[in-house]
Amino acid sequence: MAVDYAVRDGIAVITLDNPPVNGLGHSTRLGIVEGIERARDDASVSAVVITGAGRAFSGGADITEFNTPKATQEPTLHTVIKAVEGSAKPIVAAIHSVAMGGGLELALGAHYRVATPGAQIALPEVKLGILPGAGGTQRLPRAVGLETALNMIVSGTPVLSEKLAGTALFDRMAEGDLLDEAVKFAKQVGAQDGPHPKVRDSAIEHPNAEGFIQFARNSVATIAKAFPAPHKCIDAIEAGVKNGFDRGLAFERECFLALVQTPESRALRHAFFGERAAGKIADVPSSTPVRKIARVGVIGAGMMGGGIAMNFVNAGLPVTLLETKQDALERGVATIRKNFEAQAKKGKLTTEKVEERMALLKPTLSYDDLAEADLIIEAVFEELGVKEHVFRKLDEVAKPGAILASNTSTLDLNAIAAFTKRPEDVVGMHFFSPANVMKLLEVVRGEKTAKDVLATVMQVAKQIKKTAVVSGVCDGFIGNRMIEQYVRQALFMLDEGALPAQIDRAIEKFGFAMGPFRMSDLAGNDIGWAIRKRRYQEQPELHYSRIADRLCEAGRFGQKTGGGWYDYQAGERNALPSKLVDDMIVAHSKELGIGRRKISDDEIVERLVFSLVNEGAKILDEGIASKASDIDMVYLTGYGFPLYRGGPMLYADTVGLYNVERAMRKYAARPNGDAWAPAKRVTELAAQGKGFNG
Ligand code: T1G
Repeated sequence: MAVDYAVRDGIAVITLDNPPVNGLGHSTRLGIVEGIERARDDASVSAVVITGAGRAFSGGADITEFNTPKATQEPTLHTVIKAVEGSAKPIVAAIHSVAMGGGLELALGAHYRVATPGAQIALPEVKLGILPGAGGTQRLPRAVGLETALNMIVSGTPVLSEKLAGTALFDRMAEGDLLDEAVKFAKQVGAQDGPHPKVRDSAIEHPNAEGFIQFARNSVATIAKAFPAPHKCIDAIEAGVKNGFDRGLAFERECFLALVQTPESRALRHAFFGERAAGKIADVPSSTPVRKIARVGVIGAGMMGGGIAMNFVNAGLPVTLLETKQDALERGVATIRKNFEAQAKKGKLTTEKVEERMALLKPTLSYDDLAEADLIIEAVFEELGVKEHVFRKLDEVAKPGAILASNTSTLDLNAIAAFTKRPEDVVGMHFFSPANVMKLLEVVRGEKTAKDVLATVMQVAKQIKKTAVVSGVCDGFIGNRMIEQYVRQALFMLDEGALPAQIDRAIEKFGFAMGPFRMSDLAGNDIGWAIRKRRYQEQPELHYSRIADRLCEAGRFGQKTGGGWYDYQAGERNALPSKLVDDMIVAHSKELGIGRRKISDDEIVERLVFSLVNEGAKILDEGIASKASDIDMVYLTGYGFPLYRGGPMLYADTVGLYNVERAMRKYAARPNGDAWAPAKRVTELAAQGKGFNG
């Protein structure tokens, strides 16, 4: 039973014990109700304390039960809270560390609450695309006031318990041992005559509730455009303000049941678990010992190296930054300082913090200064010969056990590891530009990369607040390998009849932060050009439209040259459709003898997104990625895929693989159809009526 029951000095103590965060799964809910009944029937018991074992009071409903029969199996959380609130003997919730979601709602059903300072108090359901579904939208406003409650519910952001100490939410703040103080307090209230206070009986005080709620609606409209949940949160709160507790509670229930079925909620829950699952490597147990990382070395002070170094000094780790030339080194350090000062200007950093971080940076021109580093990351020019020089040098100077990481985005990590006598210490850490901003980190596992090296890098990724996804070795790893197929389709569609602005608009309407052509103009069209030139040598069979090469031959590399797929006014970044480029595209189709046709936005979205899905399925077939949710995390955190669709693989599940495969076969029968042979996994799962995510 995920609940412990004991009687201490006439007080029944019900302890939730369902690791890791006392999720209110069915057995926990059952244990609470049974504990309350035991206390009720025990004449020696005058009051009840409910508390949580381990690292939380409770992290809320057990989200692993969602959309399974257990989630609604009695006793539901509603039944539990009713039993708590209806208890004749007073119930005290003793809160520490975390009281979130259903965990806070459980506490709100108690008659009294005692908390330690520093506990995270939140109703974060909106972040899962739902809303508090066990009375939170009705009780929290009665406990902390309408404005504080509405802000907490619509944002889902935790508030520290001491910030709410002056409200009716907490009767006591425990300074010493929480359980001792809660039991002592319970004895006091247990000696008093009832009835004991119920949060539901309090009024919601506000001088102008209607006006405030309207103001809240207006401010939410902008941030919540793709998500229904924030609006529903306000609707449920408003229902309680206008129609009283019981009708508000019933309305909240309706909203909850509607939201939990939405694709947006499924996507958000998928991302929540996907983020955590990405940190787990099937054959590297969480008990794998990790190496101590106290000092970091970064080689290369360019845009990537500088951004990478910032991640580590942000986490308080000293970084030795190595360059080959003094002016490049000084430029790199100056850029890092400029970035920190820009953050300080926005109030994100104090000037002291800027100096503290800069002091952690040790610029040098000598490899010898890397001798003490525990982790060394190179971000030098993307050319195998240069990498060879760096890794041979590192093999000489780096201390035994140092982890040697390459930031390479396209080269063979196994070849790089072979430049050293310690391939087991070599791993890929592929950051995404700007490296100090983008959350995604592809951790590339070489054939010989040791398990403790992987475990260490995954832990370091958490420390520098990155979403780390493990990739095997292939050209482009996970993200870039898939985006190459996406770009191929975009270019083919230019030949066949579309123009850059139409393609960008269609996929941005689907939800991508930026379409392929705006993205390419931003990153630099010459990057893709270099990769295609390599492709034409290495894989001549991989048919490509040459229109992008034409653009580069005309020197149109994008924003950095004042023009690319789009025109840019001097100093401006907004992309203006270019007549010159559009004419170039039309002329190119003519040259190829292709009769241009109107391409619908639906076709654009299908071909762009399903090309990601098909390549992602091949990546799974080859074992380059271990799970579909890893691929989704790559796209959600590194490529601007819309969060409310959950990533390309979840989106394919939402569409249905049967339909995805049919679309692929349709495109396979057309010109340029070679890319559309469905991956084995697509065909197999479609035939079984399954999805990538089960
Ligand atoms: N249910 C099940 N498992 C959960 C969980 C939950 N609510 N919360 C966390 N876990 C797992 C997580 O998957 C991971 O598992 C481990 O706990 C540690 O999590 C009716 C319906 C609580 C602040 O949204 O914000 O209540 O990977 O790595 O950084 O209104 O987890 O180790 O196997 O994040 O210390 C509302 C979500 C639910 C809280 C702890 N509650 N959780 O953070 O550890 S909906 C939430 C968090 C609800 C009611 C509705 C955080 C945390 P594993 P972690 P952490």
